[in-house]
Amino acid sequence: MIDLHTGKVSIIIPYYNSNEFIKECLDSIFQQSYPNLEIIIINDGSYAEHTAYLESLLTDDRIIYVKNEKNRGVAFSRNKGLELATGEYVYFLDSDDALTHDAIEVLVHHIQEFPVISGRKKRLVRSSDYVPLPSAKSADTDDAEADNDDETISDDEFALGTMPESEDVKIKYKQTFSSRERSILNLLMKREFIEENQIRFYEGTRGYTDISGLVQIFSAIDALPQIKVRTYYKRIGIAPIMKPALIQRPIEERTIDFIQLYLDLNKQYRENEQAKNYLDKLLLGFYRRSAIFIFREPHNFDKFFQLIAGALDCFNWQLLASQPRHIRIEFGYLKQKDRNKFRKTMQFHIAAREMRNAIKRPATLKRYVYKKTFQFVSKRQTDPKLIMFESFLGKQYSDNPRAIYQYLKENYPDYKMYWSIDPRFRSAFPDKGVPLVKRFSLKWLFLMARARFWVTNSRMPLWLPKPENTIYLQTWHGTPLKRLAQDQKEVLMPGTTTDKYKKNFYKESRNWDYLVSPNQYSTEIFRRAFQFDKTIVESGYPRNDVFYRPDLAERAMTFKKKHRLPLNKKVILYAPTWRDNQFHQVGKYKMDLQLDLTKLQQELGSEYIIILRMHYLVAENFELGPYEGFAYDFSNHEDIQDLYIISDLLITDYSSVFFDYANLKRPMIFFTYDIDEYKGDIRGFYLDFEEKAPGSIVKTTEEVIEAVKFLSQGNIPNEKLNEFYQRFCSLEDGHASERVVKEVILKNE
Ligand code: C2G
Repeated sequence: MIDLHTGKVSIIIPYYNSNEFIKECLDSIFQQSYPNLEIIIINDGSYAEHTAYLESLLTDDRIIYVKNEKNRGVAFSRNKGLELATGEYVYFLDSDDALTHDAIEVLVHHIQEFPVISGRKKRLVRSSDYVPLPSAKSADTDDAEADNDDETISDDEFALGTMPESEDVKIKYKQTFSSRERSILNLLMKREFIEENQIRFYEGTRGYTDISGLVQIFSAIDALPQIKVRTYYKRIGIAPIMKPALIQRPIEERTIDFIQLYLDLNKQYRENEQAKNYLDKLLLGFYRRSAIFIFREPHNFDKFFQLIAGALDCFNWQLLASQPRHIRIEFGYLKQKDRNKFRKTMQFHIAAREMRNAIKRPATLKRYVYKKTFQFVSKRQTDPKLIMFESFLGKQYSDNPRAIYQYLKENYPDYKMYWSIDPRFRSAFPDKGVPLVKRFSLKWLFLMARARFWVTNSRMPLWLPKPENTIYLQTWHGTPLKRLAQDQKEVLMPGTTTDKYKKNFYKESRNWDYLVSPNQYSTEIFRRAFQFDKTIVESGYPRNDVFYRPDLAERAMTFKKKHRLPLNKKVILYAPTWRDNQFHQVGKYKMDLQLDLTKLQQELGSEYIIILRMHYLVAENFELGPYEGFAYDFSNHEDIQDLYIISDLLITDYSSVFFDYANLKRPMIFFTYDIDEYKGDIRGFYLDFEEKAPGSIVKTTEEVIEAVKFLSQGNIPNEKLNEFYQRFCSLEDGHASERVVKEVILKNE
């Protein structure tokens, strides 16, 4: 066996609101085979809950813990870590990443005379990619995700958990400035080297600060040794709560950051040709990736033309020789500061790219033509009286949009209002009286492009450019229990990735002008999860106005008669939510009916009937023939609100239906057969559900039956229901639609 160096290693971890992964991160350090560590954690002004959680984990006496008074950014925190470090070596780790268990040992062993050494990284795309406690070797078997730069080294075999012998480990010498390395992570550095070269990070920007550290390191070494052993797990796209990936910051902000850093470093490295070329190549890469997105927004043009053209004053023009023609031309106009010619070239570039993408497939071409026509029509005058409604992607005539529609129809009949429908769901809409228009038809295009208002409760297609004068009222569709959008730890839905989902959500919510919120609790969550900073109308839910009408009992009776439901039985409504990870195909989710209807009928059939109502994303047809007269499937019924009204008791799980049902102050049972999995990996909750749920929580049909019988005997938890009502329903008074209409529609006519 080899001799190990034993010098102390200072691991520096900046922490900002990332309680999702910090435990994995810290455990991976506590379990390091190399004991001589100093663990410096800089809490960069995290929110209380994130701070409290972090602090509960600080059990190891090798930890030095510091708090920034407010959020100062990762560069500031890393610099602070460097000031505090006393180890012979320094190593940066991000709080959502983790180390292989012998990472530090392997790096220290191989650093020898080098000032810096790196290992290989593995990307974690899903949480399940992380295997706690593997040796560096075991992680080496899956190279598909490895960084490209790491790829070129051939594999050798090491036994699990043993220290690789030094002669077995291949060391590759990576070029410094000509490498594609952009990250300071996974570099073990001698502290003497850091101090001699006064290496610190640039604190003037939020993004790209790694580059400032790297340029200094690269200037001081000839080559970067990298051992072929995997030492670092880098999480990609599983952005922790409150810290959506940097990439989600608007392109405008990122560009400003990048150019600022570029200019600053250029000043410092004026004399260092290699460093200057490295920076120029980064600028070229940034431009090629981002220019289209910056300049396709007309309002960005002047500002960013000036910014980028200004930055090019110190650019090395020889680097352009190998660039495509259009880049050379664009850079030429930027250099000459010829705004008009640049604008024309850029417009051509953007149009050519769109066209190129469009003609790839007939479907994309069709969409391209549609989109261009839409843009053309939307330039015509907006119709101030035209309102477009849509509920659940055109599948229903329901929810908040319906309540707003009905209020307007009764009180402001001069509006021209249409419902956008998915033709496959035509039967869920009334035969007459409600103007319908097929989603994506030509008529729909003309109406949507000229409408003053769009009112919907779910998302609109992202490729449809919202017209400049259209006001988009997003009503959303429930008080959240399950984590939403940017707050989701990991998105398990088919056909997307966490990163893609979050980016798309971010883009979508940029289009919203108003967002309706049912209560203060939701407002706080929506602001953060949707990253929404425009107007939130905290009005209560328009859809719940119906509960406050005086004719509730009459309505229930009419409905029961119309649908031939027995009038002498009480009604149980079973309305569960959907499961992100159980699906037949994209958009069509599975639902195993875990309720045993046979047992329910035997035990409760003489007194009750049950109505099954599946979530609109669930695509199941239940065979209810054997339960005729007892179980009824109302999954395709237009609006769940009718079903609340006729029911005496609700059985649900994690669906937002219970926040609405609480308005009726009728009893509820929570049939949560998969609660551990659901509140863990599938979604996660905002509330302590087991503590706050306003009814009993059960896991089997037998327990459901018992709970129903218990309620039948008059054991209703009124106090809990009232408390719940106060917190979530206190704004509801039958006038939410009115409030929304006044705040959004009437004010913006
Ligand atoms: N819904 C329904 N039938 C069900 C479940 C839900 O009609 N069996 C309707 C209700 O109006 C409910 C809405 O769909 O409020 C949203 O359903 P959830 O089960 O809460 O799930 P989801 O669509 O994921 O929305 O902020 C709320 C969340 O986004 C939840």
